[in-house]
Amino acid sequence: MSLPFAPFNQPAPSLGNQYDEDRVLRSILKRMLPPDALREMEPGLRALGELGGGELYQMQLADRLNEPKLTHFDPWGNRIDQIEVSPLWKRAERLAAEHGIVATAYERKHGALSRVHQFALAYLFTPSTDIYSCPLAMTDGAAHTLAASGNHAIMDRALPHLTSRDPRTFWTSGQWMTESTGGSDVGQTETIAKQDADGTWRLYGRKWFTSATTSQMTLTLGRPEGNGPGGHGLALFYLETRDGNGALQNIEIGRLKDKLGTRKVPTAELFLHGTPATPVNGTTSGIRNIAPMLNITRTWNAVCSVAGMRRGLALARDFAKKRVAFGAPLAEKPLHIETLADLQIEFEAAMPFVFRVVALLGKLETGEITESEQKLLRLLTPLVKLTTAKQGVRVASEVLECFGGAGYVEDTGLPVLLRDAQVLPIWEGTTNVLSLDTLRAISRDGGLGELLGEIKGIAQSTKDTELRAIAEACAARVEKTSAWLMERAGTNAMELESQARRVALTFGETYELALLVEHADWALRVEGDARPRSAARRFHVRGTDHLRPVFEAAETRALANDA
Ligand code: MFK
Repeated sequence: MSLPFAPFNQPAPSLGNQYDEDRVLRSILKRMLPPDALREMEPGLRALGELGGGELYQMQLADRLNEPKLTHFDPWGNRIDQIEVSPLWKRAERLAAEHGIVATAYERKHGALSRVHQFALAYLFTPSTDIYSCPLAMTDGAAHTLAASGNHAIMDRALPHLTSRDPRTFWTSGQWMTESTGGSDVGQTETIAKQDADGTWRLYGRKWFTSATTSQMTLTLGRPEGNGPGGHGLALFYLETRDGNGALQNIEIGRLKDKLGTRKVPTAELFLHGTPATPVNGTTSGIRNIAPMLNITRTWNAVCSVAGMRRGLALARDFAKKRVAFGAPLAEKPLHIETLADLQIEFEAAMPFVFRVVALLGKLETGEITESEQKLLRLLTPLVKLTTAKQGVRVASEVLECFGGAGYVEDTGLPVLLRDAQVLPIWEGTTNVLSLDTLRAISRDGGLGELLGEIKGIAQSTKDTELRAIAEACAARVEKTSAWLMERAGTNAMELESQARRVALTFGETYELALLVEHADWALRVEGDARPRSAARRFHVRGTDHLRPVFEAAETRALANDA
């Protein structure tokens, strides 16, 4: 049946080159990198920007319904536990190797700044590759951890694969930590490590949530027989998932997880029935030894948070130009403009924070880091992860709303933005666990003095009067929050713990604002661009102070338990 008129069809949002169109990334790279280095990096960044906004984005939309499939048995009854990933994932694996999304950090062509280069590539790569960032993050985490482990046999075996640019030799790594006893309280790990008479260690246990189970190797935790309880009694193990014939090494894949998001990631439950494994660095202190891996995957998490925000904003902005309602494009409607600006500042504030942490990581790896910077990095890593993950979810939720009903309809490719963002505050340590890690970092290593010192330094060197006043307000907020913390440290541990999230978010967002001020002042002078300054002013007004009057513990408990 035909209609007596041609019905209106809304043009879909589209993307251009995701490097060329990203003012914020380009401006940050211009500030952080020597011009020659940036010139050398730009063709690669631009190539990924082109792929991400074009071919890969189209492939992602077309590949929407393809999910990983697990086949337990071959036609003849042999147990095979084969996982087939989506076509886009296969393509992403090849591209990741060829573009050196992991390798760039280890080739160190630009010294400490190679981390800035690598994470700029990762940032451009990730939004159109269906969370292929997950195996890459773990691969990077494993390479970083092994490189610092001093275990030359494992390093010689695994590092050339993890950092390869050749898709035929490139390996990804898993990070098998979570068991049903605890994704957060990893010290309760039940996996047992037994040693054969010939000295081979074998792992027996169940890993409850292993991401990207198609990896060729993994780092994991097990408790050598006879060791005590808790994280200290665990050891960090390296294992290869398949033998020389391609068969799983006494590993059974129970099932794939049915998750809210990251549905392209083959996350599995595994049974280890005597899987051969090698201790990486001794037979105790597993949590301490795997912590470097966590710090890398947490940094990746932050990079993926900003990349996700940027993707959502790019789509929402394009749509706002195309969508006409109540007589004008949304891009000209005052309330929609206000909404987009409020979202843009979350992204714009998060970016300098993420790249600051990335730059410090680069210095750590080349040994150029000072003791103060090392303390700062220890504190900033949980802060950047928890702060940007929350921003990522908020922005993704609002981005969907910018599309009205279309944002809620699956084949627009929009709802997945929110589902995939929702994992960011959960995996790699929830917001609460990372808030407690923040307190742990402060009490064991310090770092607050360095944080405050850096913000004061920014205030002193800022030329623009209004921006300087904002940086001074940031310093005052950090001082006030630190004093609040110190008053309770050692005397009121319960109250301190109850407020850890508010403290951590205050430090995280206030530091974000200070770094945004630093960038805005530079952008004003060097690029003549006032937009970062506007973002800083707006972010300051939005507020970064999360401390609130604390209610009496019994009153809070009555509410929490409704009892
Ligand atoms: C998009 C990219 C995202 C990446 C995707 C990857 C997908 C992979 C999916 C997953 O694997 S998710 C699972 C991730 N799991 C976690 O993040 C664990 C969350 N829980 C915690 O982080 C807990 O805080 C922790 C397990 C560390 C608590 O355990 P314990 O045993 O109570 O810790 P404890 O005793 O405080 O610390 C043990 C040692 O580790 C201490 O050192 P010492 O032995 O010298 O005293 C700590 O200082 C050290 N440590 C702990 N966290 C650290 C750290 N050191 C450096 N950095 C840290 N973050």
